[in-house]
Amino acid sequence: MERKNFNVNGKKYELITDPEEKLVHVLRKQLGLMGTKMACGNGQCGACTVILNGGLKRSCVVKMKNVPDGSVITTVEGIGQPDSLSRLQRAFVKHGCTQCGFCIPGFIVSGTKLLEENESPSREDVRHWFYKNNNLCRCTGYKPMVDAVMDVAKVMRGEEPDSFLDYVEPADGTVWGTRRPRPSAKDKVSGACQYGADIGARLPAGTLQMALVQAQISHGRILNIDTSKAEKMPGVERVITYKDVKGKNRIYGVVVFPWSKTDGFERPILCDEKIFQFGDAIAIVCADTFAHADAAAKFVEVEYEELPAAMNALDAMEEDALEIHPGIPNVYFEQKIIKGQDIDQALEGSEYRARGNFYTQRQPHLVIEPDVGFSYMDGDTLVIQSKSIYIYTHRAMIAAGLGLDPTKIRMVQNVMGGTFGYKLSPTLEALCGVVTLATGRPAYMEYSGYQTITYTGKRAPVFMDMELSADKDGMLTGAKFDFTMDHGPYSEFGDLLTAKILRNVANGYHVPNIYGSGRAVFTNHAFASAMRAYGAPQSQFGSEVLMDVLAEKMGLDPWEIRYRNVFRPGSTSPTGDELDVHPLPGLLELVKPKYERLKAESREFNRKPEGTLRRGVGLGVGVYNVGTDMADSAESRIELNPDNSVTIYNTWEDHGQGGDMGVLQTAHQALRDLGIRPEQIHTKLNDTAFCPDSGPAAASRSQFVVGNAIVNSCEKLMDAMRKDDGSFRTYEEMKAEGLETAYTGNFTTAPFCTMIDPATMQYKPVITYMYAVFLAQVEVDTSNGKTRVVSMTGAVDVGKIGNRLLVEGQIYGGMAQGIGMALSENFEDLKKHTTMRGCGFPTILDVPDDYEVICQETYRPQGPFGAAGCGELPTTAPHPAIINAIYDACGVRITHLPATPDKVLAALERV
Ligand code: MCN
Ligand code: FES
Ligand code: FES
Repeated sequence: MERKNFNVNGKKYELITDPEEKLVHVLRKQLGLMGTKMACGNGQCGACTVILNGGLKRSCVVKMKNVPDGSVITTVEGIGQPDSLSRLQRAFVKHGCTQCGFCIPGFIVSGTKLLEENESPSREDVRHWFYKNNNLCRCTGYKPMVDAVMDVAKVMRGEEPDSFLDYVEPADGTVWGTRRPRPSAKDKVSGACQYGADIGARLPAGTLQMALVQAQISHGRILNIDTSKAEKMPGVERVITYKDVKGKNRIYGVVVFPWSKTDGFERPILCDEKIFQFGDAIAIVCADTFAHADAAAKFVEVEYEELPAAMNALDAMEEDALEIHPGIPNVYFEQKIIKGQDIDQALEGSEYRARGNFYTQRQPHLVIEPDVGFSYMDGDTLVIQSKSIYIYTHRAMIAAGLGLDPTKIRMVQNVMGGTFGYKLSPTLEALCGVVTLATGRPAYMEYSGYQTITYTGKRAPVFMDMELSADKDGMLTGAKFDFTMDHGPYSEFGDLLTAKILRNVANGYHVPNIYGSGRAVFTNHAFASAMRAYGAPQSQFGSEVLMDVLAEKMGLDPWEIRYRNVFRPGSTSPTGDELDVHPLPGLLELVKPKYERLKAESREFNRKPEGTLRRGVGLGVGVYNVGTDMADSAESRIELNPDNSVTIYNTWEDHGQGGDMGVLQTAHQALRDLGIRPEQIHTKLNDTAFCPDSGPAAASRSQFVVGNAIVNSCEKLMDAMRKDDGSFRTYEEMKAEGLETAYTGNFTTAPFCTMIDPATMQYKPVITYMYAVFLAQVEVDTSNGKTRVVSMTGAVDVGKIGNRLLVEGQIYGGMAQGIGMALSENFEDLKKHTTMRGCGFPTILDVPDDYEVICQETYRPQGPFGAAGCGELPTTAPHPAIINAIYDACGVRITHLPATPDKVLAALERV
């Protein structure tokens, strides 16, 4: 140990520290400065950035022995507090930089230093600064951060008044449709927001710290687990194995369609007989500190017989492939979609046909916040707090495995740093639960950056053959396709995903004849989970690329073929349902001027004979459902408080998309007649102990489905409060008259939808859809195959907009994930794809500064105040727009993602 003196945020501290300890841990654990975030742990993401003796440092890689005595340190808390924010923090709030907010302290510290050094940065200076200092963000697409820094610089130079940095409320008090920052924004920019690890660090003495013993192979039979050595290690209190699990020891994987060949109980909480994938949990070491638990975990000896591993779906379908779950075929779910007449006749009778073979990769979610959770007993109830985005259903998914009645489990969602869908599957919830049930003690678990990448769900890779056909007028006549989806070893929602992929091919276009078949296959690679636009990026990749191939065959412009075929009144979707609105022609018209301009610019650019750079432009049409299939329901409760404020209770889980703001804007609009101010609307969210079940924050459903339930509850309350003269009773008057002051509202899509026809998949799955047209301009370096996105635009229709900051932020962030999917992201190689950078995380320089969102607002008749959904739209089809732009630039069509430089170069060599 060393004794040193530091000045942290202007305060003097004498600290005794372990020279090998990282600065981030000393700040967080010894000084309680939780604003500095621990994320990747290897210096790649910048979430832990602090100013140390005048320079920016990533505190997760700085050991205390390298922090000199007398050091001066500034963390985000030293820059500004929620009630005294710095200029940059205010600008971050105003520009909506705080989605999940987990990266934000790092950006604030980094941006503050930049502005200290340079009062007049250019946008490129700002972009290069954040790049140089490794500030990564997965939610925002970076543009709002650059806008915020530029605004502060203007104020610093006296070009704008100080008030320029704050949101100005409209005089009439409107919230709906404005750019009002979300309620959690001030806490997020100042480091005051408490995430799972921040609460976890303050759990009571005696809390068990958990470390996992994980499989180092991908497939095997367990012969023996010997915990004796580990049990004797310092600080170890218990080593838990499957023998300690009191229930079925399986997580229920929710079988949506009963014709699936699995019952959904494949995934062990702790492996008992077999290992199904790399990283599977075999044992949990519980100790007084994480260091002790982690050290002891290495002494748990697992004896196994290694089995041949099927690392992709094609291998798992080979005749001699082992059944991964003995007794269940590896191809565990098969489904067809059939619309219209005989597909072969339709194709053969068509003037033009285009075929292709496509592959979309195992895309990693790449959240900045590591997976984290904890559990404890409250009386006879097991409480689990985690990053769950489906709290009621997760309770049901783990209850039988733990041997508990679901009502004896209380699930709470912690504030979280992004999930992008991976948390539709439980991760460590059941592991925490097992430890608390076995010991009666609170238990805490935090995955490392490595574990978060290697042991959480991924977007399911898909191999797809596809053919599209069109008549002589360029009108689509048919779509035929067949795909195989690699779902890893666990079935969770894999049947639903198969259906989503089937119904999203050529979605957005009226295709009279469709025949598609698909299958979900167990493999030994990472289990698949939900990921933003679940299913659509796989389908719309192939069909959007083939639209361009068809256009070329016909001599039509790619814009024109899309314009002719997109949904119009009378069109039907791939599942044969009619659409409530038809926004796509309008969206195409909105992007047309920029499309033409970028095309002309690219042609001009390419005219230069010298150099190896070539530019091109591409389009992608994206469509996605709003809501889960067939019967999507939600409840929400409202209570009138004695001070005449209200409290809303529901489970609109907040990944970072803005559940808090969604609730506020919807309730405020619904309660407008009451004249209530936003500060009078309180929320108690995402706790099964007192919130009704509003379903998951998935399927871009919350604004639409939960929003409608909120409106319904508000209407019920207002009906009860309304007097004959149209004015409203106060709380006191309600009580005096014996009137109820709390109401539960509900909404279900069931009356508007129809059940699936298992033979043809012709049905009405949802009420409404959201629509986008993506426009990309790229620059390909033909000497090395490197692609740079120069311009990216998303023209979107999400119905009436509840909050512009939220919607623009969603689209910016999602399009950046599309850039990653197109060019760099992958989780395939278990050795290489294990860090954020190794997985191809897009940096600020990978996202162009010409980055635009154009909104068209088509009123949705069934939506709350005309809104549809938004969250998943931006990842539907930005990647085919980029791939189409690569073709336009240099004549190579990449059909297997991601389009890494080696693939582009190899394709160029073949041209
Ligand atoms: N919204 C709006 N006006 C509309 C439509 C939506 O203001 N017309 C707002 C909503 O109030 C909400 C946001 O936009 O704050 C997204 O709304 P919605 O589409 O209803 O989606 P959910 O709230 O159900 O959020 C889930 C969705 C999904 S499925 C994934 S995955 C996802 C996403 O949103 N993961 C995210 N966005 C994410 N954003 C961040 N930062 N992090 C994630 O993990
Ligand atoms: Fe330190 Fe990522 S750079 S946590
Ligand atoms: Fe940057 Fe979520 S706001 S990672």
